[in-house]
Amino acid sequence: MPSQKVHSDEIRSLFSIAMSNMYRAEVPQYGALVDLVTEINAATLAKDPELEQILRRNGELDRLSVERHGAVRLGTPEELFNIRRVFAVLGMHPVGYYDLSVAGVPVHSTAFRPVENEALRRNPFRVFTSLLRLELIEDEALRKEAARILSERQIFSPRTLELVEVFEAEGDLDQDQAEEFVREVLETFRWHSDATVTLATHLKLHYAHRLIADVVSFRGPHINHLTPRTLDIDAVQVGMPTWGITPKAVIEGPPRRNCPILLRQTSFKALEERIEFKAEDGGSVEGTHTARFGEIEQRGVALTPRGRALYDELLASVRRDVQVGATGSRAGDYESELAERFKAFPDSWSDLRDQRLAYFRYSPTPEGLATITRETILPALDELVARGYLRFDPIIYEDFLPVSAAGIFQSNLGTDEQQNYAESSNRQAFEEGLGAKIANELDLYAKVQQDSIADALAQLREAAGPTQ
Ligand code: OOG
Ligand code: NI
Repeated sequence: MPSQKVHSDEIRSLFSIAMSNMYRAEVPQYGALVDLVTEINAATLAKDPELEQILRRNGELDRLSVERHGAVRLGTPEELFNIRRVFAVLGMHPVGYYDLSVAGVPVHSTAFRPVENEALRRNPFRVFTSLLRLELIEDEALRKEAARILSERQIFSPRTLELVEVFEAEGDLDQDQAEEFVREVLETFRWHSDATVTLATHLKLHYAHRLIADVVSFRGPHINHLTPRTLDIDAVQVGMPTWGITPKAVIEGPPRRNCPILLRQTSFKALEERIEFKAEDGGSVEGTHTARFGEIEQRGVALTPRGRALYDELLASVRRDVQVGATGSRAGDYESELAERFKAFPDSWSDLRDQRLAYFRYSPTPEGLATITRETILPALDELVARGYLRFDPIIYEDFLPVSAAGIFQSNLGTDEQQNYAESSNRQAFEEGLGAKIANELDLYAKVQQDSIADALAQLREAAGPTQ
């Protein structure tokens, strides 16, 4: 009897659990961070029974401390092309283009993530995936050498690609194939403490940019962090040092608010690890490399283009006036300025909605369904909300923020190394490598909102009965 077909959402869950187990074993400090997050989540829920009720109703309680995302860095367009095919098996598709060269990091990125509501609800795991931009290496000889080294590696096993072909031909995998696929793909993201290059080559790459060395010196794109969800990011940030974990200087993203917006993130600093480099005489020589860390995230409502413009403007004004040093100098000033200036960002759900700053999911209220009549259904959306026929709930932001991502990258490159790359963003080249178009995240939120309105109105209309 052929074994059962497995849904992509299910394969993604198997994959995220396997990644989590591997990473906890590889990076014990990450396990400590997860324990701290679990403790703080429990304390937050104990203080806030209403929050517990909401999470329970949404079926989120059991999955609270499962990872929400991870990140990898690729070397070539071919690797990007194949990773898109691999992630498609896991129900993850490219959403959002992030150009980080403007922030001095020589990569551009997308997030592979579930797109449909139901898929996100089942398992929201995503992978922030960056592609190195070798064209940004100025030294031509070094650029060619890096390209040659990368052209010699194959990051996916032949079996992984065979199973991708089975999926592409048949639309799914059976249980045995799914389990084998997850085992095979895991190998691509595993850490290798032996480099593929000599220490001298590694150092040349490292001095061009630390990130270039992280990609080029190794045989594959090791997972560089995983990120669980926290219910109180400020408490985890404060708690890290007492657990022997060194956090980055500041939390990225918006300040703490009544109505959370977008995404707040922080991480612990990447650890220095021993690496065996190739020696000229065929033996090996020891060195170190700093790449792997742990991160946490707390998400809020998705913003409309208008809300996002206000967010970008306020954040930029703070960053212009208060520069936090690599060692954390002025972190306090940064936090107080951020809180101060974001007072200009409305902080109630109704203001956010009235001013069209955020996206919401609309649904009919039980009272609305019970009392609606043909006369009352005519008013516009705002009127239906004002009269209590419709309710609205925030649509959670499922994507990333380029300024925050650059901050996470930088704190984990060990220094506040800032290079300015003149080259402009190049979404087209990224999509050519990818072999597909990247979905625009704003379109997705707008559609969720629009569909919810259409659905809510249809329900009200139905409840109102036939027209006279
Ligand atoms: C990715 C950093 C960005 C985030 O959550 O914004 C990121 C990396 O370091 O490779 O993961
Ligand atoms: Ni991250």
